[in-house]
Amino acid sequence: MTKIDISLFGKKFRGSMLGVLTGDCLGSPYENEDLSSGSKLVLQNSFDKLEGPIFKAPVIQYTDDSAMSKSLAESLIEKKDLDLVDLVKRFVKNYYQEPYRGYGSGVIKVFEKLRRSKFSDILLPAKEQFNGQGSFGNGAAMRTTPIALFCYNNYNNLIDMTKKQSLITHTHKIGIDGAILQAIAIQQSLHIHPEDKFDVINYVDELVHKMNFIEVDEEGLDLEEVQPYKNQLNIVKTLLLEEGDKEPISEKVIEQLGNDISGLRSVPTAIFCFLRAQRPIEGIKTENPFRRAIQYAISLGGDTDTIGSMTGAIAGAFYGDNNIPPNILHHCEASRSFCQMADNLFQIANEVEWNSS
Ligand code: AR6
Ligand code: MG
Repeated sequence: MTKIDISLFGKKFRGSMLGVLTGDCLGSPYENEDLSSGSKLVLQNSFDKLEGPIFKAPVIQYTDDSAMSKSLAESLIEKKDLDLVDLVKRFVKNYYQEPYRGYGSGVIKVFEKLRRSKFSDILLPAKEQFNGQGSFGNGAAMRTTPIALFCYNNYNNLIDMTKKQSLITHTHKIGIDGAILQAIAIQQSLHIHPEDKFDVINYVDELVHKMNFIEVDEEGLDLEEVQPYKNQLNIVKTLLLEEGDKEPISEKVIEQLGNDISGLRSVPTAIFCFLRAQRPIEGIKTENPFRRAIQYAISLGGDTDTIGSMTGAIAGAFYGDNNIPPNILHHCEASRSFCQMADNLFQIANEVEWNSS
């Protein structure tokens, strides 16, 4: 195993934050489209054009995935810690300033209640969602990258802070555990040297092992599986193994792993896209495995911006920013500020002294 030096970690931080942004921006035009083979060609041509020589066009706007990741990063950078009151106020303020960014309908209700109650109990509105069940959407997972970076050297804090940031909007165990799985995947990617031999099955086994300790006390949740994420990760593994050199069949991936707005049927999908894109994929013509990962994620249709964004965060943490085509970044809104946030997060992550470790 090659040691990862400090400058490579810095590049990995940038890769992950820019992965959030590019996956979101490039995926957003295709949200909920049924991507037939014809539209996959459109996707290929569009990516080729964006990666090619610079042309004049309005920037592609980011959506709630990047907006909420940005709030989380800015709060961590300013407070040098997870400050839930500060974070919740930023989420609400940014939502009211830019309500057009495609927020989930449930989450908007949480923001309205928070504002109306003048933030009297910041955790109550989320608990009241969906008749007290809480949201199982992928919203807590999609925004969790800054926490994964901030805690890149501290696993216990990573779990604890991810859970806390989730509870502001998502209290259903599926919503929280989806965020935890996404954060763990980012952390694992950060700690692998991109030039070492990479065993994708080992990567999944490690995730399964960790989720085994996270998915406890699930009784009474009315879930089909006792450990649903662990179950989905085993499907990821089967899909990676059984295929051998065959092409992944999109319909099968969508049916078994999902492409929707729930955490359970999107976070494992993002992990699969990152891992499967280590090898070429038919119909995705690029030598660049970062681009292959997000293009493949978006080609599955459904919640394209969020699955693209979560795939980008994991893949970017693995490859660093070297593999993110600069001309693609040129077309994405706020790419410079995402790069700067990554650098600031890197600085504070290395300054912080954890009490518990
Ligand atoms: N019971 C029934 N439906 C639910 C439940 C539940 N317990 N939980 C969630 N839903 P939300 P998010 C459905 O609003 O997770 C955006 O496009 C319900 O239809 O908490 O932040 C983002 O980019 C609800 O409106 O939002 C994400 O891709 C929906 O899930 C995506 O939406 C989303 O839950 C999720 O965002
Ligand atoms: Mg979305």
